[in-house]
Amino acid sequence: MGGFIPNPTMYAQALGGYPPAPQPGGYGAIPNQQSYGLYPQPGQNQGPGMGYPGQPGQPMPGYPRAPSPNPPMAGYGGAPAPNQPMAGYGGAPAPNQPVAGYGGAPAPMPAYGGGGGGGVMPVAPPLVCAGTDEQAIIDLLGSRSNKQRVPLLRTYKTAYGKDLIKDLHSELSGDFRKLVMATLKSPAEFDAYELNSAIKGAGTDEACLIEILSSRSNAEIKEINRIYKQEYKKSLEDAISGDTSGHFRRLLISLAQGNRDEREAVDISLAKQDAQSLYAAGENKLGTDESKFNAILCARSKPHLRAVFLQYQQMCGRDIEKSIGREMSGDLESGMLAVVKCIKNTPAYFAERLYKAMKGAGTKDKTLIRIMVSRSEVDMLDIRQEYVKNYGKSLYTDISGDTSGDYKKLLLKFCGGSD
Ligand SMILES: [Ca+2]
Repeated sequence: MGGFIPNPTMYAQALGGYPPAPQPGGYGAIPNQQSYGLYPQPGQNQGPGMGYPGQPGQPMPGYPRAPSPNPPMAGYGGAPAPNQPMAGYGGAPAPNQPVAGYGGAPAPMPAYGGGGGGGVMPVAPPLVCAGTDEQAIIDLLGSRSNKQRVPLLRTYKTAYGKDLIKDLHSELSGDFRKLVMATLKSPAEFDAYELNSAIKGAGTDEACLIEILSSRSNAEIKEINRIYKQEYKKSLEDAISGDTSGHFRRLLISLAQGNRDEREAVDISLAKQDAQSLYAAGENKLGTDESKFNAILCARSKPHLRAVFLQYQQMCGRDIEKSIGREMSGDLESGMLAVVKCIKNTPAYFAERLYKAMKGAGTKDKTLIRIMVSRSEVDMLDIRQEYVKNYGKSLYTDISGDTSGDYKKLLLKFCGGSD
């Protein structure tokens, strides 16, 4: 269960999860500029069974602490002097300029200092100036981790007194805008935002609720609950309650507790007992006792459930997924299946979600964006491997064929490479 961390020092953090606030010197804490694309270089393989970053003792790359109130500005060493000219944003890179693209590294920033296009403003805002430089946006956002991207909002506001989100929102449009907006939220903010959009308005995006709640760790779910309440002035549980019903609602509310057993030890006799209970609650019963499925699937640990599914298969000669398909239908069936799939193999679950988002005419762009952004630093390499294994084409190829323009360019940065 070794969680893969693309650049261990980048995410170095204490036990229990969250990375420390930026060090003095800000982005200077980020080592190794050459390779901090979001993806591991060939050879740095992700361990099997990745995708459960919330396990005790494992770092949680996807859930950085919110930016510290006063993140030092990149390239300025310490606090910016009030009237400091924007040296280094255009001419020779200032020493200690750690963020690639603000200096000697990959992302070109032609608009700085009147280099290209932004001639009207002597010091053009970095991303949004006369004639938005989409390529600079793609290079900037696509080559940094979430933990590096989110503080850009404050850096931007400090430098220009303007809101980057608002500026980008007014300059960009369509799916590219949605993708760019998604990259500037912390993982928990993005999840809370997605859950809220899935719930608000007429109708409900049940698949989104299921996807997020069945795949996130306890710690992640707790953080999502906290952010949700703060942002939307309502508890996530109340929001789910008001928008769903029956056993499906109970499943989502159970998952939203973020209270799954996270012990690693597996007691085989208890696994056998649970397998028997599932059999008695479904296949061996007229009708179905959905509550029993709910209790076992939402509360037991993942390693334990993997043993339960094996015992179940041996006992009744049928996969638990098959039985769920026979016993349940609609959203409840999809929800229970998602929980089982995530427990069995999270990357394969996301590969399937991506495949289904793109196959056939049209594309479910909201799903595509959510998964590419939210898994890019968690288990994208494993997802890509499952994708090519199960669908015979690389994720990169399918994204290339299904999207276009700047949207495609940035999505492919999150994908990282073809397989
Ligand atoms: Ca039955």
